[in-house]
Amino acid sequence: LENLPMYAQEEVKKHGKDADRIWVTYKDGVYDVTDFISMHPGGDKILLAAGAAVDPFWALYSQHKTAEVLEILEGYRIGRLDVKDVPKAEPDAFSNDPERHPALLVRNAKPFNAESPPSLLTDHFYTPNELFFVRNHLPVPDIKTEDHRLTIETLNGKTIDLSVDELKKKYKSYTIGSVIQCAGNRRADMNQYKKVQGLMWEGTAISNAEWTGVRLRDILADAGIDVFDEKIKHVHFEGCDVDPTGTPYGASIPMEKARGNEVIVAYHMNGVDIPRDHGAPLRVIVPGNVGARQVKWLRKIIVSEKESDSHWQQKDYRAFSPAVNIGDELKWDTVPSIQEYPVQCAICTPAPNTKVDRDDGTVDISGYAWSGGGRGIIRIEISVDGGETWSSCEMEQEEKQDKEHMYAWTLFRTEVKIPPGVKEFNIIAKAVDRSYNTQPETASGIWNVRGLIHNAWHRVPIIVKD
Ligand code: HEM
Ligand code: MTE
Ligand code: MO
Repeated sequence: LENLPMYAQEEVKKHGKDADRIWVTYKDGVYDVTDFISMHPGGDKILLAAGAAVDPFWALYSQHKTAEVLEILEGYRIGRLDVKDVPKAEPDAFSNDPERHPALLVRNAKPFNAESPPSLLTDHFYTPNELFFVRNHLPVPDIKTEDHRLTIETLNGKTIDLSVDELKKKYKSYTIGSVIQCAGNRRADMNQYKKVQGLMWEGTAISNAEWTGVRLRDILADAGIDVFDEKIKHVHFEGCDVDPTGTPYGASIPMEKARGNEVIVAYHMNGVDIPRDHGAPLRVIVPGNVGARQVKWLRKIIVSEKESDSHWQQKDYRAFSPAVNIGDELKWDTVPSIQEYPVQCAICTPAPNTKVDRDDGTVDISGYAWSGGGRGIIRIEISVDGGETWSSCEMEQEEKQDKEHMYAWTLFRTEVKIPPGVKEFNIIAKAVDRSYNTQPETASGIWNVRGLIHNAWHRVPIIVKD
């Protein structure tokens, strides 16, 4: 390291986004990252720092501050930055984030990403707000409800806007039980099968709540939008959380979904104002779709002929073929955005590697199952012999939702006999949905480089004490 050349900021600046070789700095290191750009899991955003320091960006995307990412970066080291040019420590952009419940399992502190504790998750059909998993990409906006405006933009650019009070008064309210599940749920499990990239969620980046709000189609109609206009193919949503360039978190859903009965702009979560982490004061709830489309801190709705241009719609939350590996160029426009979730099921208790007494004879099991598109769960089955034989579980479901429109989850409970003569065994769970879709046995055929929508049979290893 001592022998590497020293560069001034002036020199680094010549290697901006249009140069032959692209350099960045981090603290006092200078790096030529040209060969890494097409492999960057965060896409073109890396070019925001071309010819300059990544420090101010990583202050907001601190998932980079891990040994693994720093090791990748060190691989591209070409020199040291002149001491006079080293950036000062950034102010903490997350200092105004809300307080959180200590039982949440934090996977990344800034931005805040945390799972619900599996040992508590199946105790409540509707997850208490404090225990609801959190997936933030940026600092949490601090919005005064009285000042907040929701803008609706039509195809010809005409806009109307509403205060939260006006929205509540103008339109009929609806309440719906609906799951939010991150596309990265159970990524850690897929990573065990074969390494993937992304935040290492285990099995509880999912929760279920009762949401109250107004129908999206009522708002659209009021803004003069014909929801059956064939030119309108997608509805975009923008949040109030913006990145360093001022670009908000955003996503879109097809109009066909947007005009349905179930899509709402919500203001209550389990009967109280939506908490800050979950999108206060307004968020869109898209029952049956992946979490990423259910935009929090909603400030703008736009109807359009095309999907949202947002990074999270175009360059993330798309699952590639198992033929595409880490390091390959990711051709995002060759795969569609994830919308409806496939059938999912996981055991929450017992925890992996729990020790059970043979004398007890049985083990109590609890977990959840859910499928996208409103496809209710029709069966959940458990095996303790590697999938040779199965037994069915008792299911808890929301009575008012029929199996064709079941957006809340199914909780299950059962007990299994400890198999004779073994020192350890796996409890395996899998579910079947209303379309008779079920889950693959292993991750082999569904493995994808970003570790998304993993739904292979869930296996929990158990140790038997004699
Ligand atoms: C994700 C490396 C610069 C934005 C990642 C990941 C790696 C990485 C390894 C995957 C992390 C994971 O496993 O979750 C690098 C390197 C950089 C760089 C070596 C050096 C120049 C930047 C810059 C930005 C950025 C300047 C600007 C905002 C992102 C985003 C993600 C990401 C948005 C996706 C995070 C997510 O999935 O939520 N980067 N990055 N990166 N990076 Fe970078
Ligand atoms: N909306 C905004 N504005 N910003 C975000 O970072 N994250 C999305 C979605 N909506 C996000 C967002 C993702 S990826 C998920 S999984 C869900 O919110 C998580 O919702 P929750 O934090 O209420 O559990
Ligand atoms: Mo997500």
